[in-house]
Amino acid sequence: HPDHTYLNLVQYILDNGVKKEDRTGTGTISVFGYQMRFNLSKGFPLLTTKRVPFKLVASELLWFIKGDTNIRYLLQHNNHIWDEWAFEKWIKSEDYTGPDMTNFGLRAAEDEQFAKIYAEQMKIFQQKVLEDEEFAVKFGDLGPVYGKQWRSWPTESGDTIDQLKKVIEMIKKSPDSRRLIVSAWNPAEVDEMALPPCHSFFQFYVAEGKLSCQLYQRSADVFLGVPFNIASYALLTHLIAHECGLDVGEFVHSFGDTHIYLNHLEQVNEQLSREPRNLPQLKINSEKKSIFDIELEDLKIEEYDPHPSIKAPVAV
Ligand code: DHF
Ligand code: TMP
Repeated sequence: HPDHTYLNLVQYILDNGVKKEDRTGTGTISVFGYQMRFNLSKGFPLLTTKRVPFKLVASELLWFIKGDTNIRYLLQHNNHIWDEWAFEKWIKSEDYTGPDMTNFGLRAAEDEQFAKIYAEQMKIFQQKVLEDEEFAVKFGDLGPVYGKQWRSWPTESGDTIDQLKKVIEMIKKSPDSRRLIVSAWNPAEVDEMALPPCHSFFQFYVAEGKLSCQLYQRSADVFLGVPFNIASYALLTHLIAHECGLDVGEFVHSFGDTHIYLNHLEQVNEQLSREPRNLPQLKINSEKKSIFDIELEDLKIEEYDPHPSIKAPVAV
């Protein structure tokens, strides 16, 4: 069961992890290197020991697939998972003249008064991105993140490479290829990104009519990020299999720095105490074949009956 696979990772970090400081100043327990495997034919790996909002997973993935890097699309779909990283660019810009927002993530957690001021500024920012196109172009963009690298990786000659389109064509034409790779890690551009890609590199594999996918994730927030990442790559694998007329095989999830933030310990212990439930099923509108035509309404999760969601602060 995917929940067991995931909770085994959580327990493994609690048992073997070392204390490690991190960029955000939050502190973590961390291990280096880990691998999980999910058999996608057994059901869709949306965790049941807490509610994982599938709509947010799906709208983020469709945003990558569109090649978009601006949070405006996400906000239009009530998806706020990338707000903090665009907001950070905004408050560091010359144009921002509001109250001091330095270290807003850590300070909002410690200081109620500040949390209110931050919430107000964040609201203003979201409103502006939604309503003011010029502002959105300037400050809603996260830089050349996933969507840009997947769909238009820039080359020296000034052309771009559509890695996603190419890999799908290759899966159709030469499924035995060992070069079915998409990389979001572009060393020439990482410094321009609001956050260098965490899910950095993935490879497909076709055998016995089944499509498998392996992801290398360089850095993993096990409580908040990983449940999304599992569901996102499972969904991507389903979508590509759907387009290529293949069944789904496995999703193999390989990790670099795999950590639990110190302010997520209560939450992971709550989750460890819960019993996994039956897995949901993914339904894709069968009238749409191409991954590039799929919209949010074409994706449905059925029979999802999870335990309640567990809130946690995200480290910025
Ligand atoms: N930074 C860190 N420190 N951890 C992350 O997981 C992370 N993920 C990013 C960007 N930066 C990050 C993009 N993905 C949430 C989930 C995924 C995600 C960002 C945030 C999150 O907060 N999930 C909440 C619910 C969110 C909501 O309902 O709006 C959760 O409980 O799953
Ligand atoms: P880092 O760039 O210092 O590694 O910080 C990125 C943090 O975000 C780290 O805790 C990993 C987490 N993360 C995920 O776990 N999954 C994701 O999809 C993203 C974007 C980030």
